[in-house]
Amino acid sequence: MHPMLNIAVRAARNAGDLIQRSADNVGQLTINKKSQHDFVSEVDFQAEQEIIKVLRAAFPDHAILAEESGEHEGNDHQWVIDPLDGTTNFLHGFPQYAVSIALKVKGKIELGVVYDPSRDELFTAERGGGAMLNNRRIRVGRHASLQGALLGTGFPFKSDEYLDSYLAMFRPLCTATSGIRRAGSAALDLAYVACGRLDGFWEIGLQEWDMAAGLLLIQEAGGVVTDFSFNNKYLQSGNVITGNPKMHQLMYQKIEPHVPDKLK
Ligand code: 2AM
Ligand code: CA
Ligand code: CA
Ligand code: CA
Repeated sequence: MHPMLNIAVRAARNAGDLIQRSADNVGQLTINKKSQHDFVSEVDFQAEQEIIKVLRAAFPDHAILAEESGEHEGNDHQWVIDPLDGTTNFLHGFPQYAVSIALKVKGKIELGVVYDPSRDELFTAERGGGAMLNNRRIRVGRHASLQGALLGTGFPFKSDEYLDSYLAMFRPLCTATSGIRRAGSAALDLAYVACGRLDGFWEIGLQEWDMAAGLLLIQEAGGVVTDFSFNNKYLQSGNVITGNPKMHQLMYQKIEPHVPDKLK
């Protein structure tokens, strides 16, 4: 394993352990509201501090972009951190949440870790080195039609600005596939695409820390990722369509007619 990936795994496992220690006592946690439906708990902050502590000790010169504490300056290596992806689930005792850590070098994602502490599932990827689940190689699913496919998605929870567009995309995919799951942790959904549990995923307006690690997992597992213009500006826009090459194409055909100009 890449030595930097090793450190990122340690950071993710430490954070995951810390999260799990609070999982049975979520009722006692201090919870604040960041925006209408976006909550943050003391566990999010503690997990983030733990990750930053581990990374800073190993790589004092690297930059950091973390959900709860923002940007920390550094060199051309930047760690992109979501300490707890799926806080809403976590706070409800719904066991679908993860730690997500990615390394970008000169803007390109090179390493990714997604750790699910409630199932002890560790997803890792190195650019050019493949994707793994608990040290076993994973691949995207082989499904080549929407019929029989299981897709993941996220709802536009921040505002209703794109809700009608989203629902217009949802309808044809909902009728053409076996099912659509909205599990609530984008990072984990992407990891599930990488290992074939989901055949594809799409969402409007993700943040970089939700997707950086998961998207590398998918690419290293043989999948395709684009934005809503069949382009590679997904980290900037947060608009993502992903799946195996055929599934991606089939999803894109259903989604594209409903993409508003502002999201192109
Ligand atoms: P978070 O738990 O790290 O905040 C994409 O859907 C992401 O949006 C989720 O992975 C989740 O990341 C975040 N999010 C914030 N509030 C949400 C909400 N009320 N419902 C769903 N996702 C939410
Ligand atoms: Ca959040
Ligand atoms: Ca998140
Ligand atoms: Ca988070």
